[in-house]
Amino acid sequence: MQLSDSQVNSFESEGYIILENCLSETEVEVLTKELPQLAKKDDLRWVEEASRNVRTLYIPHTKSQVFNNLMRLPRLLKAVEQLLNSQVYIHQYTLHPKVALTGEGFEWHSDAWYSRKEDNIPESQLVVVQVFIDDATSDLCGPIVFLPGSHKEAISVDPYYKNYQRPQSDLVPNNRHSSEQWGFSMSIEQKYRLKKELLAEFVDKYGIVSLKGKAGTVAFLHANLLHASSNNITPWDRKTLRITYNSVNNLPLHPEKLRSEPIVWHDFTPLLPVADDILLQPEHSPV
Ligand SMILES: O=C(O)CCC(=O)C(=O)O
Repeated sequence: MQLSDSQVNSFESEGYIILENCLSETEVEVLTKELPQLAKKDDLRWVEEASRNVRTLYIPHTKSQVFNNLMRLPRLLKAVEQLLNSQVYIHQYTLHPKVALTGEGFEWHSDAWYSRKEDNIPESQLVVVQVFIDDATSDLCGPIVFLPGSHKEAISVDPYYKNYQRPQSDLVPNNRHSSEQWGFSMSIEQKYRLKKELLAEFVDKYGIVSLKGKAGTVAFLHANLLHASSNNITPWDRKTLRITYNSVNNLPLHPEKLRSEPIVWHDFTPLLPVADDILLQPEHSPV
């Protein structure tokens, strides 16, 4: 799929694009039917402490050909390649079920803090593609909220980050997590935190957008966009997939120091597209 100039410009200035009905109802059904395939694997999930429900399921593309095909769907892949002006590979791929009544929120952060500081990926221009498997139309279901335009803020302390401007104290390391702890950067308490005063400044400057939409909506988010989400207090699950693509021209400087799999994926092979109607084809061979 070719994005229009105005969509590309909007991504550059605001840090996001939302495409309603990007996946058809039938395609969403195909994804939904495939979910039990992912739930079989105990080792690829992060469980919420209170409810014991799944918070994050990792690397669905290794468990299911359907989810593998999804990340190569031209509607997603070609659009990301256009935004990044290069071939891309998968950096992260997760499912967030945000279960009805219990699903817990995420503190304010930008994904690029982690790709820069933890994975030594030099530039922040990764693209996160968020695929809605359920409707997320209520403010009470814990939709992602973000500050449009905040992707241009250089908050990072990463010495490789060429636009570095702000002092280290902008990000507060959360000492309760050791870097060895599995899943630390996906846990409810983020390893890095924005100071309340700075967040207030950014909210005043950019305002808050709530990322809501029907199942089948797809959003393209700049990895440096400040975002968060609250708990889901509705009686409906809010399942979304997050597929993070990185440019093959922006590889980690020290691949051996990447966060471990399955938190991030270590295969930098450029993705090849599949047929755009592949989710509707009857047979999906196993991965
Ligand atoms: O799914 C959510 O509610 C938030 C996910 C998120 O912020 C993240 O994975 O970085």
